[in-house]
Amino acid sequence: MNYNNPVIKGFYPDPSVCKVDNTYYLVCSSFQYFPGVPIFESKDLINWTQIGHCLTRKSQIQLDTVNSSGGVFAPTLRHNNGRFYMTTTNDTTHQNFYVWTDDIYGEWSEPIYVDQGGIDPDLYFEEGKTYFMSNGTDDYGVGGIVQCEIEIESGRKLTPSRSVWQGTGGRYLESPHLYKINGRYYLMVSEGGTEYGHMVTYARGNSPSGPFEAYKNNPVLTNRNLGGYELQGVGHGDLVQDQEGNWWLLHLGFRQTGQYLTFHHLGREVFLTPVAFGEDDWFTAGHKGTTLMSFETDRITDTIIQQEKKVFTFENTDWNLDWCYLRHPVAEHYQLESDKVKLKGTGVTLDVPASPTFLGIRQKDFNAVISCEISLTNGEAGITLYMDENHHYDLALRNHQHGYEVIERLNIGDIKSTEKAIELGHCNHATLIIKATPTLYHFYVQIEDTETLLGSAQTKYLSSEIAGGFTGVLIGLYATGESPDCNAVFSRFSCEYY
Ligand code: 6LW
Repeated sequence: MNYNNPVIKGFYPDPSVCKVDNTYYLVCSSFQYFPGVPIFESKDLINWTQIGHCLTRKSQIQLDTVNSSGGVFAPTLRHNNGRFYMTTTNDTTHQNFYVWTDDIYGEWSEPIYVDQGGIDPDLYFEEGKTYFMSNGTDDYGVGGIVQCEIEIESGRKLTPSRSVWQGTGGRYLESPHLYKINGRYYLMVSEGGTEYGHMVTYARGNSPSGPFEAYKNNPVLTNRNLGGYELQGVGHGDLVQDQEGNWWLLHLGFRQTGQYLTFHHLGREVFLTPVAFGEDDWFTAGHKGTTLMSFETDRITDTIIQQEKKVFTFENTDWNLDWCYLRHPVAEHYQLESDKVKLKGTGVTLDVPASPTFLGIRQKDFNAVISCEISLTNGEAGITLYMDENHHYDLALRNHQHGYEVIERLNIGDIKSTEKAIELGHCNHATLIIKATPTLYHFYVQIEDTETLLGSAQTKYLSSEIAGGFTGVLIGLYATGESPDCNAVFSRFSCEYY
């Protein structure tokens, strides 16, 4: 059969995967968004369904002072003795911790902190021992992939942290994962930075702590030499073995726009790449060490169909799974119903790294028509294409002294510009429509049956290349205003990809 990448679209970076019985489970990083660390499940590696989040309570993760692209960095998901563990970093507070659950559909524990620095923590379990790894500096001042043994019940360190591998010389050595395969220990990492030079490298040894010998054909996976190819920045992955014994890599990458001076605005997504072990027990990945937008494989039977949901509405999404908040929401400001949502705006705007009244869903593809009916009492309410507080495009309804208007406002770095306003008089509701293409967003208001174009803006200015950071564009519904009566009702939401 032929499957297409990405297997999970939209901003879901740093995947980590484990298999329990016949099911694969996968987690991703979530930065300043709440709830933290989305969890997906799959039976076949190509169809993934979100089933929850690991960090659903404020007591588990402090996000209040977290800047955009701070907060929850790359997680690792593992299963040991019937229990799931998810370890991650709050990069803003510089804390590594893990949470656990015996029921992956239920709640996770309070955090257990580990006194080892760095990011991208990993857990490896063997014969009653737990090895904790991250990238950083060890207790002797040596940098690299740093490892200690911990007591799993308490997170207490049982050994000093020691640097066990320095990688192959690429910048930003990160995302360590340790595996035992055919009697040997494989330490897989990423290097090159999570940009166009990203790559997966690995080494192997005879003990969990090394010494490790690097694979001589590293990087085992990179698209850095495929100039002009849509899929770039591949790296940061995790290995998993399927029912038939085949190995796969789930890893991040991004889809770029353009061929030269390219950019990407949908964030880093999840890709699936076949892995094969040779007779010498070194492994190779993908097509000549690269990841493709689609793979022909006989490892997955033709009877399995890769499904893709094309239309997202209030009715067919779940507030707790598909939608997320910026940092910790003030619950009273959100009234979530099956076919509508009522938002109460506050003086907190989209322009600050705080928690405005905001509900976001990831933009999962380039071409889309997004629409929503909005009615407002006071203040401003609308749809935002949100990359961070300094980079977002807003299409909104707002009131002024004499009535209401629809505005298109662009926020690009230090420039904040209301490009267009259309008067609505005393009419306090309208249907707002955004049409997205790979390079442009077009903003419309629909009054009765007439659609009026307010203007267009380039997708490029919401990209990682312009905005920086590790996230991707979210489609946000928001309300803001100083008046105590800033109330908005959003209904008939639809985001249709084509
Ligand atoms: C993550 C690091 C990385 O922790 O980006 O792609 C960082 N690699 O491993 C943020 O996602």
